Amino acid sequence: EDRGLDQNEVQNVLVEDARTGLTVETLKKAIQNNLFYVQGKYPEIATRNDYYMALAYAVRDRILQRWVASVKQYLQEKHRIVSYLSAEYLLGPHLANNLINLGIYKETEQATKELGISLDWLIEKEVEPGLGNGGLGRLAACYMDSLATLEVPAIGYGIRYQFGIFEQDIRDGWQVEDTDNWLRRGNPWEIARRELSYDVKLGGYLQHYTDRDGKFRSKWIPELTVKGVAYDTPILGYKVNTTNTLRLWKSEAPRSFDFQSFNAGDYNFAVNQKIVCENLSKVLYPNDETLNGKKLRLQQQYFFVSCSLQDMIGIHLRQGEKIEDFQSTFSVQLNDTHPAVAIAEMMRLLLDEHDLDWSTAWRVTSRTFAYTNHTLLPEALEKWDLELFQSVLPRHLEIIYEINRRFLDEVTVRVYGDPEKIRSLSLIGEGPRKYIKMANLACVGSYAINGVAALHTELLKKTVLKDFYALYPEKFSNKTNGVTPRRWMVLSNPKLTELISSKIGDGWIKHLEELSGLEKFADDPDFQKQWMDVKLEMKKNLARKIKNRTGIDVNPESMFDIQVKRIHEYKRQHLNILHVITLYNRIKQNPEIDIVPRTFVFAGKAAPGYKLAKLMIKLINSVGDIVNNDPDVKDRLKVVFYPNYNVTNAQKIYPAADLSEQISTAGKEASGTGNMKLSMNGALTIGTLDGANVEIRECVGEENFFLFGLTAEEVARIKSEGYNPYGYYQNNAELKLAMDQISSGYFSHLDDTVFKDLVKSLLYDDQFLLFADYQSYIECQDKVDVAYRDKVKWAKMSILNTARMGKFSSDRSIQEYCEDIWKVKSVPVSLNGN
Ligand code: GP0
Repeated sequence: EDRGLDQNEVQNVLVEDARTGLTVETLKKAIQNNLFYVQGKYPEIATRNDYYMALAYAVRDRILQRWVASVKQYLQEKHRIVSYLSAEYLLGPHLANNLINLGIYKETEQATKELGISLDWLIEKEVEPGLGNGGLGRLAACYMDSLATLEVPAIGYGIRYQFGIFEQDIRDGWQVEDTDNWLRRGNPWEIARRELSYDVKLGGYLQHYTDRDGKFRSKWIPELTVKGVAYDTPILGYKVNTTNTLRLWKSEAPRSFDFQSFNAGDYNFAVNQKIVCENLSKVLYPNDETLNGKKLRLQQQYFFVSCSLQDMIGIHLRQGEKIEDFQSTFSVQLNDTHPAVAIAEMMRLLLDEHDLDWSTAWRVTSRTFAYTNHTLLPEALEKWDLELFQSVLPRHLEIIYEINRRFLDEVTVRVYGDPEKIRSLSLIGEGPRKYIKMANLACVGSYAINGVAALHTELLKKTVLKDFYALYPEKFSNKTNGVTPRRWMVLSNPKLTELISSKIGDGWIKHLEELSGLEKFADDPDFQKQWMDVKLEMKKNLARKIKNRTGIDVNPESMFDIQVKRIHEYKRQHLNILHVITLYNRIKQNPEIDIVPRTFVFAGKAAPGYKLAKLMIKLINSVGDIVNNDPDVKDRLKVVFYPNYNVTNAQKIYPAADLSEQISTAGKEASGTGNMKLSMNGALTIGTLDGANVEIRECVGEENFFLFGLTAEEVARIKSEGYNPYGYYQNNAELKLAMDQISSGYFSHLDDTVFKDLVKSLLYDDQFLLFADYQSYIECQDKVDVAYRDKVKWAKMSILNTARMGKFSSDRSIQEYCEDIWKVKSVPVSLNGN
């Protein structure tokens, strides 16, 4: 029934547009409107999803206003635009993030409440776009947030996978994969730009001829042409108008295709080819830091790179600029080598489609791209079998040969013809089969090369890329990773956010160094109490979730000891489990032993084809079954494997952590970013001197960090001297007992076959030096146990961890990229006058 409008409401309705207004009343109206006009429902029959959609569209309207204003602003004057090329974006749910960045979280909470629904309930309805595997994809998402927040014109380019990273379920302790059909209920955050599409050629052969001007030319006769259609998602900055674009490509069959074949009478062929085209953007490869060399993966990489470059060239030319000035419009960042084929594609477009000569084309190309390396693991360095590469990209192979010829001509002189150096620098690898080295292509074709943490960059210069470093030292720099405090503090830990802001204001959300203002409260008993109260509340929340998801009861007063990340041998979740077993054995030997109760939380996905990683998950669950149910333990230890680790779940886990496990073999983790998120949320770190741990420890102070293990140098030395894990096993009673239990079936109903492969790999190979680090790890964990008993000291260390994490905002990382690599400035966007 109509209850009439009071004067205030009349005012608001008059000045506030239903599609742009930010007050409670207009938001309420907008939601009701969308429910009716978009979802075609009235409140009594509306489902939770209807309400979610109605709210999402209300929020999107408000973002659209800023999006359009941003585009207008960018076109008013000439600005250099950052173009981020990434095969992965692990965005996480949009709704709550957009509410925070728009600054209307509270208002929306009130509006939904007045409509009789809970905002949390709607937020939880969103299926997150899991278009990435782990750290690398999540970094791209944090960087998009920071670019917009810093008001830097930027476009993110990638693939609109129809199926993102698989959903993980745990059955009988094993990982089971299910497809991630994230688009099932529609996606209110994207706008399909049907008119924005490009053709991409694949396969086929080359025809060589001499043109009228006597120029030698290659004509590419493709086997197949696919069409890439743009799907745009707005990326709004925090409390600014700047709204950048994430443009993801979906593959389709060109319209002409089925026609041609149909006319030729081959209907089945036409249908088949249509499926081949649509398959290109069907699914994200679920491998993290391993290449699997599949043809479809190369096709995906080329597909999105080609669409993106064609799009950028179009934008550049429409501004009335000359093709040879492309680099003045775009700076293109390659997120690892996944998009590195862009260097060859840029050359092809400039040579074959825009008629530039080689040297002009190369000048443009080599001033356009910059390359970020994310790993030193040899198994992750992309190499493409040459014949496979040729079968997909014959023209690009020809171009790569020519880049290589010119490059090697130039460097042969500089390396005094040293054949070993030339072999290492060459873009082509020789072996039983020839292959293309994508990292080398990226290094030769880029004007800047960076690692993602100080140690990582140093190791890059000394190992994998040392010959390139010798050639081009000026290209190299370090850009330590960062994470966005908007999602990883404000959104996921509102209580902590409120507490922090009550002391130091809310400037820290954009200027994270301001967290240092908390230092002066680190010894304040009242503040310590409030701080630990928030932590306890977050632990209670997580405990509830754990109970719901796994059925395990955990004690919120126990220490939450957390390791959440992809499952990988180098990340050493099994070292953590060896500690669990060790504590368990100490209890069994002396049931009255005084130890701090702990809840061990593990979460993470294993690549479906990575046998040992899957076995590690099984081991965690098997140990959990025994430990969690042994009456001698008296609930002092609990082991939880939280299924389906993703952004949504991570947001619930980080705020509840007391201890953050960052225990990779030194020299293996490029940076780590979970380490930053946990420490920002007040967790103390137990870790090796690896990746960004080194810098985190420097910032928080060594007295606030639990360090153990070999250094990267020591790891290298031990390996070169011949490492013998079996010796460590024989000489360490606790380690030996734990290993013997695993292999004899103590944790697997006396089945001594289940963990055979894992045990064998540890006893006789142990590439990642678990046994060499075991004793040091256990002793360090004993120190953690002692430290946790001193509540006052722990609270202080926790506060200092957060207070000293200012450096690890992705805003700082992005600022460094902008200044040192991209040479771009911020362009504030105003709503008035647009
Ligand atoms: C690195 F090479 N990373 C790769 C890869 O294929 N996938 C991936 O996620 C990660 C690193 O392992 C990292 O150390 C790093 O911080 C992240 O890339 C972003 O630079 C995990 O946190």
